Amino acid sequence: MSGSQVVGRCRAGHAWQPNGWQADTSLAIDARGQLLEVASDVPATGSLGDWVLPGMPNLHSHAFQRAMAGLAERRGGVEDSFWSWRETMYGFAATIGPEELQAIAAQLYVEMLKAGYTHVCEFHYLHHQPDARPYAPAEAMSLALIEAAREAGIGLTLLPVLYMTGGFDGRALGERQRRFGHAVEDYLRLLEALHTHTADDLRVGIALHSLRAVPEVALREVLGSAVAQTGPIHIHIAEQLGEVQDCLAVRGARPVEWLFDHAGVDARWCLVHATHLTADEMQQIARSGAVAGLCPTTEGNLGDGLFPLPAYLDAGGVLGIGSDSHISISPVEELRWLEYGQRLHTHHRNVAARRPGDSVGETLWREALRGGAQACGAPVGSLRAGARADLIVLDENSPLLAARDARSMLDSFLFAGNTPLVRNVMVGGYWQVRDFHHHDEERIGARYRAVVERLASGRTTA
Ligand code: NGQ
Ligand code: ZN
Repeated sequence: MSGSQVVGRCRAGHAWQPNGWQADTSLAIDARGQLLEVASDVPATGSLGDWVLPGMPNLHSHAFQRAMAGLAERRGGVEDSFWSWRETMYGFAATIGPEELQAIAAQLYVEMLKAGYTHVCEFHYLHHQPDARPYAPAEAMSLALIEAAREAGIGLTLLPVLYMTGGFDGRALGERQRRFGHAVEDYLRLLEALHTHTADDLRVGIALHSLRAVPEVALREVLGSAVAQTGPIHIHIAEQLGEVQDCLAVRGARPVEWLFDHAGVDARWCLVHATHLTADEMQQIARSGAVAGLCPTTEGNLGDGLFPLPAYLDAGGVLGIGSDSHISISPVEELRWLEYGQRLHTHHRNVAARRPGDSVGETLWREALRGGAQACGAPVGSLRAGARADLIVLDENSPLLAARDARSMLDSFLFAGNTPLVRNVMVGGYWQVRDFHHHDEERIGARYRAVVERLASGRTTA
């Protein structure tokens, strides 16, 4: 990881803790990039800034989709839907090989860092060549993502995806889905190969694409395997009504209901989207301690529906945020849409704040840190001893933050305006962004531009 390293004791004017801002805090960072001690009123040598927050984990990303953002917003001949968007996405995916993936992902990760995300869960299913033959090595596409994360300096939880069937009825993968597919045995081999790369800034977990894509026997085999006994487990679930109906028709239960009946869903799980829930399913998720992986800008873009946020918060449910298809790369925008969707729906204000006096911004940032960290399976998302030193420093000079104090800072960060307020970003003790600038953004940006221009002209190396 490059960027400039900080080791020693640094002062934060205010550091964000789960119970609120803590004034005059000193953070001791060791040579491994971990927080050794976080204490009040201890003399420090360096200064981090006035308003220091833990970096936000991004719990759901399909990196390649970044380069098609904006290319699916023109109406087709039919009534456009999630499913017609998916056809466009499949066409685009077919042009992406390791070189394209690395260039796109590195650019994406630089943008994530600049927006305040310091760790990303990559839900990765572009495994093979477009004609479904394996790359050499077979994990080439995964390695491209690992390399991209290293170049940008963002923490990564790589979630290789198991994708076996084209629907609940067990039908074979379609022509353009074949490169996503694995036999269980090959999938477990991929996981094992990737586990050898595990490091402080790199975790490996498991992803099941969806119940549509994973037959019951395969689900059992994978969950019973040795590599599946630790680390996070992610799955797309109940995002679209069509999926709920198909699941009911073929498996006789709704997707979340079926999953709880067939897998021991617990705090290791992240249920991505979980949009269409009965009250019982919502309670079940909350009780399990699993993370609801919410991606409000993508869910809005794809016309998915609204997550039952207030009831879920009241039930003590865990949630985190992801930028998913990357039509937006900003924790501010994800959290804003999460709240605004509810306001538009309920005709009320301050929906995420469940008790009088609570702040919406504080509630959402706190919850997304907690659930995001859980979904990453890494010691991130908090400024406490033992955590990785991942933090963001707000731009105290911005007019948007003038005359703001501890009571109003997070609400102003999340709800006031459109200019970037994340000034400096540290991951694992290294400054990756200083004064809004990523240390390698020119090179990574130029390479990205060359790759998308090549893709636009129809030339690809995939
Ligand atoms: C994906 N994305 O895997 O990229 C999916 C679409 C599908 C989102 N659901 C494809 N947002 O679900 O089959
Ligand atoms: Zn997804």
